[in-house]
Amino acid sequence: MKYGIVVDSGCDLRFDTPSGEKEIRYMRAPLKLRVGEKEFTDDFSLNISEFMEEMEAFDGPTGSAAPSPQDWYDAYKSADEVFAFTITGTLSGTHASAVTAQKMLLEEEPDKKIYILDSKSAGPELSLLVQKLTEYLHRNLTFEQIIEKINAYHKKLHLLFVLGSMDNLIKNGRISSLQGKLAGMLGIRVMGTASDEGTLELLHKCRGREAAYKKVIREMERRNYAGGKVIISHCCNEEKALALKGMIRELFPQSQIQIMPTSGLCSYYAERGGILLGFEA
Ligand code: X90
Repeated sequence: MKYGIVVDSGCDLRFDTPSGEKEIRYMRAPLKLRVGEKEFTDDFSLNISEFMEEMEAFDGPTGSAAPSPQDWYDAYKSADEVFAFTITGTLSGTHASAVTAQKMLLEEEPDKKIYILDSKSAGPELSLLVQKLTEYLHRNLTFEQIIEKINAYHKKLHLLFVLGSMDNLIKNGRISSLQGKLAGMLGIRVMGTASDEGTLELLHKCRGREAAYKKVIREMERRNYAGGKVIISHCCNEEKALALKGMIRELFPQSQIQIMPTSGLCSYYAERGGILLGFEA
C-alpha cells in the first residue's frame, strides 16, 4: 500500500525521506509567483532570499497563482490512498483545483481513496497536519479512522501571525483595503489570526515587533495553549523567530517548538521579517 500526503506550497515543511515500514510519499503542488513578466515556481529549489530581493526591487505588479488541477492529479496518481491538505480555499483557488483533480481521477479510478482537507489556514498549520498525519499512518488505522482523527486534530490547531507588511495581501485583494489602511501606519506591526472562515483576521496593531510578540503569547494563552507543539515559520528572520521561541519557552519550558523558513508563497504574503506561528491548543 502506498500512502500519499499531498500539500500545496503554502506548506513550508521540507520533506524528510520516507521512513518506517509503510511507504509514505510526500508531494507538494507548487503555486506560481509572478514578478512582472517573470514567473517563479514555488518548489524546493526556489531561492527565497533571491526571490524576495527581486520582488522587492520590482516596481510593478506582482502576484501568485494556484497550482493547476493537473499538478494535483499527477500527485494523487502515484499513491493508493491519498490525503491532501490545502491552504485556505477562501483566499486561493488552490483548494478548488485540488477538488477538480480528485473528480478527474475518480472518473478513471472510482475505487481510489482521496481525502482533501481545506486547512482554512496557511504555513505552519499545514506543517502540523502533515506531521500528525505521518504519525497516524504509522499506526494501523483505516482510511476512514484517519479522516476522523485528522479532523479532530485540525480543530485543536491555530495560526497567529505578525506580518512584515500587508502590501502584497492588499495589492492582490486578499484582505480588504479598509483593514489594510488601518494597519498601514509607519512602525506599526499587525498581529492577527486565521479566522474560522479561512480569512485573515487582524487582532492588534502593535508599536514594534516586541510588543507584537507579547500579544502573540497572550493570544496563544487565550486559545488554551498549554505547552503543545509549535511551529514558527519566518521570512528571512530566524533571529526573531528564535527570540519568540525563547519567550514561549519561558512560560512553557516543556513545549516543543520547531522553526523553519517560509516557502515562496508564505514569504510573498507574510513579507520580509514576517512570522507565522501554528500551535496545538
Ligand atoms: O491562489 C493564490 O494565488 C494564492 C493566494 C493565497 C493568499 C493567502 C496566503 C497567505 C499566506 C500570510 C499570513 C497568514 C494568513 C492566514 C490565512 C487565513 C500567509
